[in-house]
Amino acid sequence: MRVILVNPKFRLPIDTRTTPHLGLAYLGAVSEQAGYETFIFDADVENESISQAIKRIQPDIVGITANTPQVKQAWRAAEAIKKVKNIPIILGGPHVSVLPEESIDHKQVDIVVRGEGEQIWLKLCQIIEHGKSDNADYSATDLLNPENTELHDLLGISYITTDGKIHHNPGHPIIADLDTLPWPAYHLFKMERYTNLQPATDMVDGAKSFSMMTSRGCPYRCTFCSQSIMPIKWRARSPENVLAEWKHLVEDLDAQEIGVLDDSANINMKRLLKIADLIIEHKLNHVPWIFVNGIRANLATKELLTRLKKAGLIRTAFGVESGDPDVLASINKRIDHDTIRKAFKNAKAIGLETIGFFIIGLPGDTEETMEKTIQFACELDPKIANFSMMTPYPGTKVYEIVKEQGRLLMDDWEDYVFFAGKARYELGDMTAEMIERKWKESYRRFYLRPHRIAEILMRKDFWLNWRRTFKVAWRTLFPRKEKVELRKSDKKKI
Ligand code: B12
Ligand code: SF4
Repeated sequence: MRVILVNPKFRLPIDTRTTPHLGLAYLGAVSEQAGYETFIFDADVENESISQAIKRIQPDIVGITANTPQVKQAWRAAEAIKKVKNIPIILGGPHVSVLPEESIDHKQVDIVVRGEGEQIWLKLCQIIEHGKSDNADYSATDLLNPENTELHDLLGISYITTDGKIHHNPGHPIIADLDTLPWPAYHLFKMERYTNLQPATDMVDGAKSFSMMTSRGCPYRCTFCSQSIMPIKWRARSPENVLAEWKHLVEDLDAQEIGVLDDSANINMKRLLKIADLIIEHKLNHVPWIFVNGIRANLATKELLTRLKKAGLIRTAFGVESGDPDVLASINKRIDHDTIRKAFKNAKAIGLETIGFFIIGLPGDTEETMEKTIQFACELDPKIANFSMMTPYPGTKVYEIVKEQGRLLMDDWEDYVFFAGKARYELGDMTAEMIERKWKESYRRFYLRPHRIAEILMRKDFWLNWRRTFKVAWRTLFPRKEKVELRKSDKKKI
């Protein structure tokens, strides 16, 4: 049986790097392990359209991933596929997990998978394989037959049967033991066409860069964060299992840098210390690696950071979010400014590069609190400061607050991006004009300080990649206005 997994094209208003989709890499790996002939179509890097790929590959099942800004492209891709053949089309990913009813309402979408996908996807493949063994022409219509009891019993899916009945089956249990998962199937991707996620080395776009997840989920519930896809329970791979993949990346795939994508890698500090020890013991610490998404500042002790640095860690991010104590308390981050100060101090003292994530325009923000966020960013002075404009994603607490008390300024999922230069909502006295002004000010005031300019000019990677750096800086401050045109051209390319 042939399966194809699709990452639909979506262009952000600023250039970001392209990287293989880890979720699809896992789904690809389990599909291969089950013996299916597996293909990945990543519209970000393909030369052909999805229709051409479907005609060429003739898959028996299609899986499409969708985060919020991507979901319309996912629907468009599904529509294009259905014009070629009535193959079962399954959507999964963060957006559709929160709003499954919206996607199954699109007749080109057959089933939505909610949450962690590997086990549910495999069961769906088996159902279709079974159907095909009885009927070679088995189609989406057969799959959605109300008498199909196999679907009825499958947890974690939403769908509409051909009699028009809507089904939201109960949730699927989480994968209890992450060590049972195979490693992401990078060989299914056109690896040479990607840049990298968050460069750790000076080679930047030339480097062989890989992502990795050593744990899934996050026990915290920050009000702005969509963890709808992953369950509240934090689950971690064993240090030995992480080491085995690390070894594979370094020794078999020749990784020159590794980006660890965990939401909260340091929930269990002992585990992380053990991972660091194993990396050192197996002499893999010459390959630089970074925590792309931030570790918890309250659990970043000097001992831990020192050992991680010895294991090759060169940069870590911390989610700081706000410089105002009341706003920080209100977002349920469960952290205070002194703890954050200490984490940055510890990281810098041992020579780690730091990234700080800040949010402009959180509920409760005023001109004064946003000012405090900018000042706190300048005080912490990370190597990279990332200021996002608060974007309320469905499923988050902030989304509910805005829906109930605020004025949402967008009605198109494609606008749910952080860096478009446009405020996404207003709340009380917090106006769009204020958010946009303070957001621009944040970048200007952080990066245009004399010591930062001098530091940037002295960096090797800046000169190696100056064209790209200028482009990103320019696009951050002056996002593309011709987004409509972009969407039109994207439509053609589906
Ligand atoms: C790395 C990352 C990125 C990277 C790379 C993305 C990529 N190519 O994978 C970059 C930096 C480019 C990025 C950008 C953005 N990101 Co991002 N990103 C992440 C991050 C940290 C990890 C993604 C990951 O690898 N997860 C691990 C894998 C295993 O999980 P997964 O991909 O979700 O897939 C699993 C399930 O969702 C499901 N599944 C997914 N697809 C499918 C398809 C089928 C058919 C099935 C059956 C199942 C299924 O099964 C998979 C395996 O279990 C997540 C946070 C997180 N913890 O997931 C945020 C996250 C996905 N990003 C998010 C956001 C908001 C964005 C941006 C919109 C931000 C922006 N700049 O404005 C952009 C959008 C980019 C785009 N072009 O679409 C949100 C999405 C929220 C939402 N409602 O959509 C998340 C959840 C962060 C958060 N907590 O808020 N991101
Ligand atoms: S922002 Fe970080 S700590 Fe907060 S819920 Fe999201 S992943 Fe967890």
